[in-house]
Amino acid sequence: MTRRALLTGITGQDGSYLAEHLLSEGYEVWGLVRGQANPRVPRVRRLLQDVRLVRGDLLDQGSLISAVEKVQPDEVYNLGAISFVPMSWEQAELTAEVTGMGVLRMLEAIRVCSGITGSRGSADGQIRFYQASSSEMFGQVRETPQTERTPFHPRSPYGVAKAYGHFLTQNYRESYGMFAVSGILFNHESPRRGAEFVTRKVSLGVARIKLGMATELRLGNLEARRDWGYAGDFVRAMHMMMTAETPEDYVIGTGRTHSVRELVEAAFGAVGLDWERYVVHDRSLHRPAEVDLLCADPKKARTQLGWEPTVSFEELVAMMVEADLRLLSDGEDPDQYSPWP
Ligand code: NDP
Ligand code: GDR
Repeated sequence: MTRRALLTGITGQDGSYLAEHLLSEGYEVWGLVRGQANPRVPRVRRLLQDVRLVRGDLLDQGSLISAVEKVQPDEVYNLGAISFVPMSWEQAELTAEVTGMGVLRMLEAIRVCSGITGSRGSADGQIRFYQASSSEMFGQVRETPQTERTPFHPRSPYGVAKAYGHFLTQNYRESYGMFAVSGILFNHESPRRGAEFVTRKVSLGVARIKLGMATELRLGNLEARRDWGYAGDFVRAMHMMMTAETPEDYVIGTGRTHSVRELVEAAFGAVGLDWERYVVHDRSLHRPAEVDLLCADPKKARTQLGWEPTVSFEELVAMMVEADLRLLSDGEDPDQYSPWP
């Protein structure tokens, strides 16, 4: 029997990679799209021709119930979120509603459609649920590297909303016996990364400077350290968690950390330029509260799931810069109308 997956966040970076991976595994893939005329849908249709679309919004409980009823999925991957950390201070309530309460609404849609109540738990064969948890929940870290047992100290409304979704997913697993898992994923990037995130901002900035289309790149905190991996590797981990024998949460990251300064050095170095001539430090781009250091300990995923990343930091940076050189040379600019500095 063909397995059926429903993905929220299909128009985002991870949605596209996960859909491709599941299609290659023989799944029937459905993507939830919001809005009357979502401008990102044409791109999804171009990139993912075999994905079917269903309308719905994480803000609207009824629409999620309708989507689950229509698709009758075996697996639901909840990737939809307000995912840009600075936006979560500007629109904290919206972030709580989409990134936090959206998890509750999706879990409830699954519970209602599966007929699960407090006294009657989930039987085998019912809908499995994946929640896109984040290393931002660790925030001001209590220990390094971070594991599944490291306590949370989120530093943004985004991190707080993700922590709510994370605990709720555990709670539905424990209360109703649902197969509900959280992947605590560290930063993962690709040529499809949104232009507002630092890796893509840098790869686009470097490509523009190399092609003579810009003379500087303005950045905020250069000392922050992140564990950056490749999105294509990370979506495989999501699927592995969902097809494991038992529902458990996993930390997914490379176990290596680099500063934004090292990222910039690598990206300019990939095209033979000296970053110090072009990068302008802009204090206005610093965050109200910063997450200084993130570094994963992915031992559990390695030993229990057999998951390993395949793309190194240097390969990832080179891949993104090369892709943006090609894109800009072809006359395309994904950042043209970005509202973010
Ligand atoms: P993106 O920002 O690229 O995509 C976010 C998606 O959420 C978009 O498809 C967007 O759709 C959708 N969305 C926004 N609001 C709603 C809503 N009200 N209802 C339904 N869908 C909505 O994120 P990524 O692909 O990078 O990340 C996927 C998930 O993983 C997110 O939850 C993110 O927080 C989490 N995560 C990401 C990490 C990373 O490094 N990439 C690391 C850890 C966690 P639309 O086109 O309609 O705006
Ligand atoms: P992050 O990613 O907040 O870790 O969240 P982002 O790329 O936005 O920032 C990483 C670090 O870079 C510093 N930085 C800048 N960031 C941006 N965006 N723009 C700049 O100009 C800039 N200068 C320095 C930031 O201060 C920060 O320390 C991502 C998202 O995908 C979340 O959804 C996800 O949960 C986490 O990764 C894990």
